[in-house]
Amino acid sequence: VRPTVHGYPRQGPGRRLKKAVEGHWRGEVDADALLGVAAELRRERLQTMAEAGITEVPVGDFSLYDHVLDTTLLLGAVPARFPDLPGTGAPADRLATLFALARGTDLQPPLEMTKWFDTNYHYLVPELDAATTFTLDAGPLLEQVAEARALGLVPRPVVVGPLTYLLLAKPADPSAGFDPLSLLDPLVEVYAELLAALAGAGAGWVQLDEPVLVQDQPAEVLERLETAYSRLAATADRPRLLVATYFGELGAAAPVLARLPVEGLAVDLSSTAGARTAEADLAALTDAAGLAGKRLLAGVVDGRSVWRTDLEAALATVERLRPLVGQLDVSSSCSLLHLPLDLAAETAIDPEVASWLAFARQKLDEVVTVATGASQGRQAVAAELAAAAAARASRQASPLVRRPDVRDRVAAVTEVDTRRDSPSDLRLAAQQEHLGLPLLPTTTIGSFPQTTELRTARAALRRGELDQAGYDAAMRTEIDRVLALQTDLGLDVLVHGEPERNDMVQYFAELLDGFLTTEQGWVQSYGSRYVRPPIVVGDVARPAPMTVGWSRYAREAAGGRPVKGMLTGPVTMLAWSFGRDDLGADETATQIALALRDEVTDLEQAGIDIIQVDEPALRETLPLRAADRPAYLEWAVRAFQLTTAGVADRTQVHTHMCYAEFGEILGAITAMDADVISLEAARSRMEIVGDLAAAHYPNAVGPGVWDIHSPRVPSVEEVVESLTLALDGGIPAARLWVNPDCGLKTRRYAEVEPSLRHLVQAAHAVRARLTA
Ligand code: THG
Ligand code: ZN
Repeated sequence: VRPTVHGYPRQGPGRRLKKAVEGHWRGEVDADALLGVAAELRRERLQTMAEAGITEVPVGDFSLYDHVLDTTLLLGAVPARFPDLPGTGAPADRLATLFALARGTDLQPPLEMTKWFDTNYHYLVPELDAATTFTLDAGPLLEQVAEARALGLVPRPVVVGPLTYLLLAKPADPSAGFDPLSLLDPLVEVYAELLAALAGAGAGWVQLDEPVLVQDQPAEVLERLETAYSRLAATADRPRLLVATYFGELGAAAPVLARLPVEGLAVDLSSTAGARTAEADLAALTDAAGLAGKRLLAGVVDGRSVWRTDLEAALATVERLRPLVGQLDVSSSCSLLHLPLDLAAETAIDPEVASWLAFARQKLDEVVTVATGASQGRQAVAAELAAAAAARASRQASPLVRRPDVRDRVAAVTEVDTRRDSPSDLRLAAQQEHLGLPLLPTTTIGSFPQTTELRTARAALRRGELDQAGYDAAMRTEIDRVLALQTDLGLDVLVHGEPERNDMVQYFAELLDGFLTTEQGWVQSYGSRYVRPPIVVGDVARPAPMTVGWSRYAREAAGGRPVKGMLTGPVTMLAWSFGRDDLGADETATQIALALRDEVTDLEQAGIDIIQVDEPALRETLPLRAADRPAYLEWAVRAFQLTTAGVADRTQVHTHMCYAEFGEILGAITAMDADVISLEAARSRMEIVGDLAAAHYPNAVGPGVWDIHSPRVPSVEEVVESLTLALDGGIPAARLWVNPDCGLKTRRYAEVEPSLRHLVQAAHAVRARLTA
């Protein structure tokens, strides 16, 4: 029984990779230097794995930007809309080509970016059409195989599998009726060439990742899988093949997977995949064709959880499986990419709490312990098992984890707490009377640009060079400035601009009990961008008001115009954090909702008449399997309702969601019953309007009329046209709001000022037309 993992974080200590890549983009690090850093980081991570006791190591999982983009280059599938890139011959040209696809050129926007299954990692979407041809370009991967061998390690190349690659792709022209899967045959030929090349380089095993098998797939797709792998299996002189799935249970795909003519399988047996269903998968795998002659990588160490593994349980699973398979090895459930690098980098976490956690580096040790325990007996790892058990016991008994006051409050929640007093039309009338807003009210989503001065003040506070009073004064000055700007622009509903917040989830996590934040717990979000997800350690409660002071200040400084209070909703707080493994997501969401409900009530008491609770992540956390979606949407909607339903009719509740594709969840959006919702819409030319009208969406809507993801300033005419589309599309004028697509944190004032001016002018023009 040997230990391995599917992949390891790329960033390096101190996010060295980010710094090198961004330095390269700024022209400060040349191609050779960047490639040198990358090679060094690759060597360091291989050495880290080797030191932990892992000798069969993944290669090809490292990436300068994104592994799906790397696969696109490996397969020679650069879209035709980039005709003038330097190609991939010389290393510097290859880099230029890679970054042109990732970041766009003067002539072409970049490849689209979207979420990698239900993680918070984003990949670059392959763009294919009927004319796409694949050409193998395996140089860099073969080099990495050689790098690992030179260190005396056994490389196992890890490559996105052909089926997953095509199912993650999109047609270059969505109107052409082209199905990427129609390219499977020619694509598989290139994979066959790749296998031969890897065998030539000395790879004994190749791992092909097919995580699409944990999503619902029609029978035809599963048939295509069998055909494709039969062809690959027939390749002469190939490495042994290992097909890996992760991020969930296999369900109907299990018997198909068991039948594939490959030598090995890797499956997710972590609790995130659902303990009971993992059992069912195993039964199906062992029954169907028998794993007797095959290798199984048992993914018993959860690669997406920051919690220390229950080593006894993992070992028990491995021991039970061992007699059923030809060769059993122990692995993480998925790549460790989705975890922070190393718990040892944290200096401020209480040692007891730290003993409950395992980041990527610590997960390596866990995998090794389970494998050693299975092959040499428990006594060989007695100390590790005892330490893990002690940590579990300390966690279970900790008063930080379980708070009776929070549990009692959750238990006492009733239906009434999730309903506003009156139906939305009566509320709207009460709000209208109270607020006296004009037709087509104008507003923004909440954040204004984070200027260098703000970042400098925050850094100075952190370093102790600025005291809290000085910092607060700087924030108040900024709020004054942002309010004056909005007043000058003529916006109807103002915001304070959120200068005091860096990352909104981090901000609230720092102020709530039950959340732990890290100093160095960076996780790659996309390309060179990282987030530090907080960790829900225990029951969540609000020790004191969080935003009320800033909102009250802004209200008093706003000269009588309404100012929105701004909060991040419970579903998003949880989705962008690491959740608990000892409490259901629904219950954690309820606890967060109750804490936020108190904040909402306090804001109302402080005279804030409009309160926005953002849920940008509600859509993106939708479960991978359709069967799991209704239950998720039910608790997610209920958590939002619980957060917001405690206010009087005349208090107006807003919400905001980013990322299009709301169609599937319109029922849930309606059930949230926010008085006003702002949505991303500018990119899709107001497409959402038709869906909302068709669903008879009853409340007010602000479909974004300015795409803030681009530096372009929209003209007055463009905004008028968008508003006209919304009105013609069936949104009644009395329920239409005028706002940008999203917050303005990442834009510059040079774009914000003229854009908002145009937005207000357009609202005035349409307003005049409607009242004439
Ligand atoms: N906050 C959190 N999670 C998120 C988002 C968020 N997940 C999804 C989405 N938004 C991801 N988008 C981004 C956008 C920008 C950055 C990261 C993720 C980013 N990060 C800075 C960097 O890498 O330089 C670091 C930010 C920091 O200092 O905190 O720019 O909004 N939690
Ligand atoms: Zn948004």
